[in-house]
Amino acid sequence: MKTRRTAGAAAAAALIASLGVTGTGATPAAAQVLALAPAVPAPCAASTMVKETLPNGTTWQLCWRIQQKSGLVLEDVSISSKRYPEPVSVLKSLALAQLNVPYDSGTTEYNDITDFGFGGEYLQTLGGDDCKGGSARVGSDGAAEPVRRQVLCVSAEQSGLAYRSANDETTKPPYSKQGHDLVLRAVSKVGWYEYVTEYRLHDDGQISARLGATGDLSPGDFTSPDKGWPIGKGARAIATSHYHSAFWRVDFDIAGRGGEYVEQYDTKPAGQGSVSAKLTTSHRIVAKEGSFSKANRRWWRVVSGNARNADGHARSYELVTGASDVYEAHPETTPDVTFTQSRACEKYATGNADPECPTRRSILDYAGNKETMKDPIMWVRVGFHHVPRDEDQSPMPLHWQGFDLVPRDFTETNRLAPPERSGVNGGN
Ligand SMILES: [Cu+2]
Repeated sequence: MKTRRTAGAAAAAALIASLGVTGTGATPAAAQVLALAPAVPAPCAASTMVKETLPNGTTWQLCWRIQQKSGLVLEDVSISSKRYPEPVSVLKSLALAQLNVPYDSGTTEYNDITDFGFGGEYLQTLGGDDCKGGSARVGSDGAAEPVRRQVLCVSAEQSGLAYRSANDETTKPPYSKQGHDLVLRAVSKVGWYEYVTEYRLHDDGQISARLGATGDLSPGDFTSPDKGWPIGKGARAIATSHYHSAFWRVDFDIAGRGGEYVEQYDTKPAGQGSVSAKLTTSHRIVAKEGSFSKANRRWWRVVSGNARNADGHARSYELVTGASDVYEAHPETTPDVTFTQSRACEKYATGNADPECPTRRSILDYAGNKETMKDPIMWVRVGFHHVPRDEDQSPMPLHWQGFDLVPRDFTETNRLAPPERSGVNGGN
């Protein structure tokens, strides 16, 4: 693991240098790829824009800013690639929308985003190894009286084998590619914990949002053995177990046209076939606001109402969640995903206190009137029940929680496919 990380960091450093991440210029190879892409009107100033071409030819462009409560916010995210050179918009915005931290003792609970915030005084200036192999960007820290500091790390990181195929007798060696991610990171310190907000834009079109927790366990939060774990000698110090329930607010803008709709898919057993069980997949349009929970083989996607790929299939992004503990003590932290009609004053998943919508405090209020959605916002919750361990001190190794947004029919074939495979589409 250590060897791999070192190799990755060295490669990323070389890559960043070759890409001219600091904005000082690009190599001829990178420039050639960029030249294929038509100019897109710049949605933000150069200092708040990130536009990078990864080695496989995928270019991600976005605007970033630090908001006092949510911390790092991505806006106007678009993608192009060698095979699909026209930039196509994916997201209007993506940001953290709450971090609920209740302790199992029943005596302590924080809402780190709305009670404190990830921007302003809580946002850390990058130092040490925070951005090794990447490029640290200076920007406003989002405070009421903003200060310009080194707060964002931009890096290109290897993501492992992107694809391999030997199904072509004439090809020696097989088609085989290493993938890369464009990674954006900011660090916020709230109390003893230090949180890493990370967005990972993969060269195949996938977007991953993660929250990492490090820093130190709160040194005074000790409890009884049934509500924590002994971390000192013997059983004298029982560190209290607690939850980190994180929420993200996702506003899609597929192909820059808005007007998306939501679908839920379920696959159910439908009797026995001649060899194996029959499974039937069905879907329904989630037309009205509401909250939803995972079930076996259930998933959701946000679909463009008017943008299609060249095969005539509606462009969409699918929500893929992994491990997630449910904190059932609050109705707000129980569902996995909530879809609501877009409203600018509905910024946070809970603890929303905006004078424009004073009675709408949480996602349950936003979804409560079951309005028909014309521009859906996706609120994703991912929970982690943290039972401390001896190794959490000190500093605590990063533990991560998050989700993926995976393109589904956004392009008619693999964005990274080699030219020789460009004709493979639907059995021909
Ligand atoms: Cu924790």
